[in-house]
Amino acid sequence: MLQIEHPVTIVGDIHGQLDALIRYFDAVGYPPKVQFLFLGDYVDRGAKSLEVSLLLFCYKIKYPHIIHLLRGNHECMKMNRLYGFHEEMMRKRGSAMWRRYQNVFNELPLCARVGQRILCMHGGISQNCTSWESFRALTKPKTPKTCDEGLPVDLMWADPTQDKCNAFAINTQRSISVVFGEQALTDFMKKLGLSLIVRAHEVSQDGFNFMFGQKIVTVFSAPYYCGNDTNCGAIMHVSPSYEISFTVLRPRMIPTPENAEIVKQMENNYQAMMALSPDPNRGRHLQPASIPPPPPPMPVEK
Ligand SMILES: [Mn+2]
Repeated sequence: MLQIEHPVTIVGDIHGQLDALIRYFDAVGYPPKVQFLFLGDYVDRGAKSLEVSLLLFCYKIKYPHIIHLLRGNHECMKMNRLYGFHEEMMRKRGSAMWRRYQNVFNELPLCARVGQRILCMHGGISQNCTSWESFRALTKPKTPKTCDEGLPVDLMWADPTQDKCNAFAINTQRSISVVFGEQALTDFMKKLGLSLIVRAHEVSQDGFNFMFGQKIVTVFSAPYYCGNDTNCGAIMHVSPSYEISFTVLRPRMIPTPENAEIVKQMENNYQAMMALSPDPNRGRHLQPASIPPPPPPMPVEK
């Protein structure tokens, strides 16, 4: 677990979309002007996984205290063997380099605490976590088997659910890890003294999505996901005083007779967002999760 101090800008799934990554940098500033926390899923799905990961690794080397890179479920060999990165690397660099990449992915941390009140990860929370001690005891999973076990698998894979599941249940949609309901989340946050969980991992129409009375937010940064979703992408800013705001990217697509319907859907979706905000590409300054100041220290018993 990383400890990061705010202000920080949090980025969700990029999935090989180099153009979207550059558009975010153009909108909010390039490192080292802005501190960034990336929540993983740099590779797969999009066409430029190599370029996205290389750029981020270069920034990490150049500004190690400004760029923070967490591990997503696609930074595991069994995923990026199947969902695009392996095939892209075979074309661009060969299988030896694809294998070397896995060694780097194995070193990425699994979660980050921002200040004292916000916890960030790619997937979600876990039954295997009972205190901060569980996070301190975390070790990096470096084999396909250990990626699928214990706290790491849930941090990379779990999803919140609106279903009648107050606690944890098997994640049948993904066939791995768990889903968690509001009660499980509330208990978890209370135990750790948290005000907000920030995670990525699920596509969201607006690029971000609050659930459970704004206790958890999904940030998804790949607009027009997989070339068939009409979603916007978003990144989230945490100010020095814990104010939350978003910069939203609209999906971009050149209309042709074949994709006219999807372009129309995207436009409608974007217009609906515009109704809420005059300038989504410059950042929507919502304050939905104004976080109370930390509680005063416990009185010491004499
Ligand atoms: Mn994911």
